[in-house]
Amino acid sequence: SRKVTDKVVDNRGTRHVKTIIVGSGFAGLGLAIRLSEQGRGDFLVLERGSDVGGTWRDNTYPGAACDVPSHLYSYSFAPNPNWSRSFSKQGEIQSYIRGVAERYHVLDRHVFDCDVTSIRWNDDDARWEIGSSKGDFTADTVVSAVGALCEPALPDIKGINDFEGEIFHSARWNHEVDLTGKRVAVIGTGASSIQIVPAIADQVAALDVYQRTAPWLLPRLDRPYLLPERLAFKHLPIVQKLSRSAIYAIRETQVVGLAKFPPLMKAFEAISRTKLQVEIRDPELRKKVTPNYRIGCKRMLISNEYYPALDRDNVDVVTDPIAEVKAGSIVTKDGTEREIDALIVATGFHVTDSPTYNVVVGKDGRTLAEVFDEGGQQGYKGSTIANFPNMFFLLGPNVGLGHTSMVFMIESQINYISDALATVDKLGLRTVEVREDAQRAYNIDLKKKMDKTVWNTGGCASWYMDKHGNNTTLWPDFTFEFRRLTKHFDVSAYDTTTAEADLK
Ligand code: N01
Repeated sequence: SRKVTDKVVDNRGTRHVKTIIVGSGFAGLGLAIRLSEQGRGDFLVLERGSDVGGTWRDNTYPGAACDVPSHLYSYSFAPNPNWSRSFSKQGEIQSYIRGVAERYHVLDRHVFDCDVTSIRWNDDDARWEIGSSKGDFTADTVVSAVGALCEPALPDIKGINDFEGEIFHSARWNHEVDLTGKRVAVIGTGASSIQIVPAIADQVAALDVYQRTAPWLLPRLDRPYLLPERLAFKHLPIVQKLSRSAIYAIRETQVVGLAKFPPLMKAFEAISRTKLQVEIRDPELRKKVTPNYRIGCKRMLISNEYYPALDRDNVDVVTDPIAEVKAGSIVTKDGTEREIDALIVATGFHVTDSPTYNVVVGKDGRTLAEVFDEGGQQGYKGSTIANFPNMFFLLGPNVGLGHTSMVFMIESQINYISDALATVDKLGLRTVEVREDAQRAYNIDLKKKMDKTVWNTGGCASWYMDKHGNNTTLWPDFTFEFRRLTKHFDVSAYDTTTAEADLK
């Protein structure tokens, strides 16, 4: 009878595949390549954009670059000897991702410009029903790879919708707007803003930077690679491998301060304070931009150009809270009105309240948003969530990092998920769903570790926290510990049903 249903569904134009991956950034693309390499070719990647690359496709603002060195911030299976500098710019990273997608022949498994509007579990048929702007699909398994930093958050400021000048979010840069000679305001002082501000400061007539919380800054040890280095990377793969391992090891030592013993972070504060002294001449400005919480609590930023840009005569840092945006100006609570022609909103993303959570409807009819709302944003090994059978998450809860390459975490999860899919096949499973008790125990342990970290004890508010006050975003341990945990799919933590049971 299943076959007849299939046919009916097929006649309505629904396409069935074994696995659907939603999103084709580093995560979704990496899994697509793994599945294809393993001969699990019956999958599709649904991608709302017109190309692969995710955040590196979307964030094209001036100055956009990675703050993890490229030899580590790339796939381990696709090293790139041609990186032009230690911290690559957006365009180079995007070309790399695109090149890898071409080289591994997975582009023909992609449906681009495909906005996924619903992902609903059908318990009778034990499959997911997916609605999209490119038609309907069904799949035995869905993997969400939408990323945590994909939905721009706009600030809820009085009058902002009435602004008549040019206005756009950092992740949706409007390249048609020429900012030359304009009076510009940037709201926000996070990782995006500190790259945008120096990139546009000498082009605009005047720049007001609206700072709610001062970030901590460390030096950016960036430089172009010399020809002999590039030749070595190209002709001696071991050199690139060693470079990758060295970057990994150095960055991993930060975990000791961030997650294990936060007072150690004072050493970074000393470096950052020295930087403030050296790079900002104006003592008033220095005071304004000196943070008042433990370094690391919010993401540590790296830049050699941000402070000097703030110190320019045409740049002002405004710390008085914004009261209102008017047609051609911003008014702060102290009553000052500053006229502007363009407004850049660098206010970050919906992370723990992503609108994508409303799209997924689980076994008991609740959406992912509702499940997270009640119990907090919790999962198991960042990869599965109770009530969502046959669904996997790349970069799910508590997989984020602030100090090293997310690609390392992604590859750990790809190991776990591809092993899960192999296990499902091997054991002939119809459904796998993480057990509530396994998920609970995992999160109790996670919370114990998290309580000690600088993110919880450092005295700041950050987007790492969900609305229950829990840090459900970051991984609170060494990344090699996560690699160990995700090496194999632990089917004993799951409730399973088999195809035979279904036939009875
Ligand atoms: O966003 P953010 P982002 N009124 O959320 C302020 C990655 N990334 O796009 O701190 C006034 O960090 C907010 O103030 P506060 C990286 O993981 C990586 O910059 O909340 N201000 C903050 O200053 C990063 O962490 C790279 O008080 C408001 C800013 O806006 C993540 O993306 C580059 C406000 C938002 O900062 C996000 O970075 C870029 C309001 N209503 C991004 N609402 C690299 O690899 C928010 N703010 C280099």
